[in-house]
Amino acid sequence: MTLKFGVVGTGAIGREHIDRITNKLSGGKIVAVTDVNQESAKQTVEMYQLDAVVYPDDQALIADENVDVVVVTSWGPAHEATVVAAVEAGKYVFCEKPLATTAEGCMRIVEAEMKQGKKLVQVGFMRRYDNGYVQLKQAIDNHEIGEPLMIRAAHRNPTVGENYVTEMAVVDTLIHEIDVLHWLVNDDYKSVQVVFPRKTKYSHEKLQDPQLFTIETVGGIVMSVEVFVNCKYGYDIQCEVIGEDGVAKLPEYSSIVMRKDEKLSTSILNDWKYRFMDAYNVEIQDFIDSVTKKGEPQGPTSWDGYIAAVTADACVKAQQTGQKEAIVLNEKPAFYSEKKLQKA
Ligand code: NAI
Ligand code: NAD
Ligand code: ISE
Repeated sequence: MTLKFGVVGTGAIGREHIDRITNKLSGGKIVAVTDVNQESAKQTVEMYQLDAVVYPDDQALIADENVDVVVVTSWGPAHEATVVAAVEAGKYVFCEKPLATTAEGCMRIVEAEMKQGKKLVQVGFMRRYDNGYVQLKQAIDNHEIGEPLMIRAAHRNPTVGENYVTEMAVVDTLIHEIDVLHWLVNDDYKSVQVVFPRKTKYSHEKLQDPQLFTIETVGGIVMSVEVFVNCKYGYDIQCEVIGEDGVAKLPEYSSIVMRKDEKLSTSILNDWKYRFMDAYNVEIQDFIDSVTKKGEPQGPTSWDGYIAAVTADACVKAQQTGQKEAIVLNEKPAFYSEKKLQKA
């Protein structure tokens, strides 16, 4: 069986996902695309030589009976409307982060999905599919470092555009750590506080950069997470878990070791596309296989999208107040419990 995909948003990552579904993965085919910039959608069809209809908007694409799955790769604020409409039409959805830009928006998606009676939505938190994070989680779950006590993490981008402002350090960038860190240590978040160090000269008026987040969990783990999006030297993701019996660290991206000009060096990547390329491939192949064979996606759920949004809201509030802000989640519906996931 071939899953037929319609893609909403043919920008940077929309095109990446179209390329991987068309040329790298198995079991999927792009049959429809749309973008508010219609030229971008048409160019994408030509660029990848797709046998796909270009729709004027997401609603028309969702209405196409030939579309089994809606891929949402538009910009964040547009996600909620597309996801809700797709779920109400009974379509599967692969939505890039954030699921919605507010916790209320995520709850509307959760409610629409529960009404359909089965899981339809997966959120693009691809780090859960990254080999390094998977190894780190296995070490923690196997108690190789004892109880985790602290985490030191860093999310560094070489540079960002002028439209990237202080809040986006949370909703666009930290959101990946927000998802992956509680998953790593099987704990819930309790509070967050933000400190702004001296600002880099490479930032602009509307962006505080870097930023330092201190996040505490219900179980007492303290996480120190740096976001630095004009670090200049490369795309660098760091994560070190300090436990009672040892320390486990995310491996560096594999690179040859060079001896040259009196220097011993390895390379650092400069783009998320390359750093997480394998993770995106595994993530979307898993989505295709799960939907095809089990009838439900098995990856990060709408509820994970909701947890991320509630936490992000508290982080943004903490940016504004400078105080420790509480992170309070609604009770998790039984619909999203692990048991339901295994039964599917
Ligand atoms: P982009 O700006 O390059 O592309 C987004 C495209 O969506 C644009 O072509 C835009 O015209 C279109 N678009 C926006 N709203 C739309 C709507 N309502 N209907 C149809 N098309 C619409 O953005 P980029 O970098 O591709 O990011 C897209 C999404 O992917 C974002 O949610 C972003 O957070 C996420 N993303 C995730 C990454 C990851 O590592 N998982 C990496 C990069 C982006
Ligand atoms: P992008 O700017 O390259 O693409 C966004 C596209 O959305 C553009 O083509 C734009 O024309 C289109 N668009 C905007 N508003 C629209 C609307 N209302 N209706 C239809 N189309 C609209 O951005 P991107 O880098 O591809 O990011 C897109 C999404 O992917 C974002 O949500 C981003 O957070 C996410 N993303 C995730 C990762 C990741 O690592 N998982 C990496 C990059 C981006
Ligand atoms: C981008 O949208 C991503 O998701 C990348 O993974 C992240 O590193 C970057 O900061 C975001 O802008």
